[in-house]
Amino acid sequence: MRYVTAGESHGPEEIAVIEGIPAGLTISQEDVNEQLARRQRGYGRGDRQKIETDTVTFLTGIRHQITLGSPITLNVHNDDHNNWSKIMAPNEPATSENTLRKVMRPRPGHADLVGGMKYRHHDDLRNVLERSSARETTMRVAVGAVAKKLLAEIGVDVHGFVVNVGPAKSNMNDLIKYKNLQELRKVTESFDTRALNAEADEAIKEVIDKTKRAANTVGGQVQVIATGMPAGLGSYVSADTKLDAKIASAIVGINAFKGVQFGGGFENSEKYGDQVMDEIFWDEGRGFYRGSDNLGGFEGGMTTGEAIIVRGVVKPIPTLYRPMQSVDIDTHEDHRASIERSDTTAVTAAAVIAEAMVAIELSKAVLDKFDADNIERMKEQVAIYREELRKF
Ligand code: EPS
Repeated sequence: MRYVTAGESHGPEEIAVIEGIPAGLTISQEDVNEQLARRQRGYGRGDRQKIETDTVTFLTGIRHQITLGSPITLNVHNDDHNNWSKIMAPNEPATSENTLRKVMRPRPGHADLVGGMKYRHHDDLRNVLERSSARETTMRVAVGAVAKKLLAEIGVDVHGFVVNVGPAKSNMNDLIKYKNLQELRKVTESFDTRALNAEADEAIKEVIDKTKRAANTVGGQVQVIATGMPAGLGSYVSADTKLDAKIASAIVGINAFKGVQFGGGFENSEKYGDQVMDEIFWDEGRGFYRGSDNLGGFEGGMTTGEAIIVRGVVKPIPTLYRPMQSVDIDTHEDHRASIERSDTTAVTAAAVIAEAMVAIELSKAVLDKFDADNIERMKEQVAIYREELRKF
């Protein structure tokens, strides 16, 4: 399975093409729209989300809500394009009227300056920011929705939520209260902040309100948990076969993500070996299992069969309403950076995006190991493999 996205933030359309989804997977527009709506919802987002109602259209690869095995094209229209139709016109030459709103003063922390230097966009850094904008994550969530449907067929569930926004943190001890991800999902999705508990929800809202009043931005951390993956996906044999490494790359590949950890992660570096390793047990029904999950579901780059626990670090959004020192790329004079419309924080959306990215990487691993032509045959093979593991 592989995919590519295309689209500029204020251009006409966002597109994704996915190749390698087996034939026979049932999927509806509602399945995708539900995930797109989750990404749009969240405390701290700016006015752009009031303009957009992200809805998907299936253009290829699906007939009567069932995948055909051929490339799937997903399309989401940018409603805000109506306000940018001249400036972002793909089919008209540049004129003095349709090149207004140029960006000449790069924002520190955004792709503006380096992207402009690299692609020689010396006359307008909008040519960079339109694609580097996190608007593109809409399509990753759409692809993730397809991946989540595929994973659900083999009993794999994936869910993302917010650990902290700035200094306001979820009480992570509460995680043990929930038997499965369905229960956890109900709780975290009931909060506008996707926090784990009501106290954290309140505290995070306060941090966001205060940050907004100060015309500043704030980052945080999100956590994704995936349950039901069989042991032995990914491999220890070569660096590029390790599944945890692929997930790490997918997480850091999300706009504004600057770090990733599995299980106890960075805290494990402050502990001793016998506090960190997950002890091995066996019983007739389950086969092998672990007494803890400090390694976040991975050993030797392979799934252990325990829950996969991934955390991502999101930096504050670089677009500031009280902008920082920058330099005009035309005159080379000192100037404050450009002000563009933006969010106070996108950590609440980032949890949904990280969830989608984990689902995509897990789907790729499943389809690498099992049949990718037809969903029923894939399920049969997964069942045979699970039985083999149980008897090991
Ligand atoms: C973004 C800037 C803002 C965000 C955008 C990401 O766009 P705009 O300038 O149009 O308000 O709203 O996020 C989205 C559009 C979205 O759907 O998530 C940026 O610079 O990364």
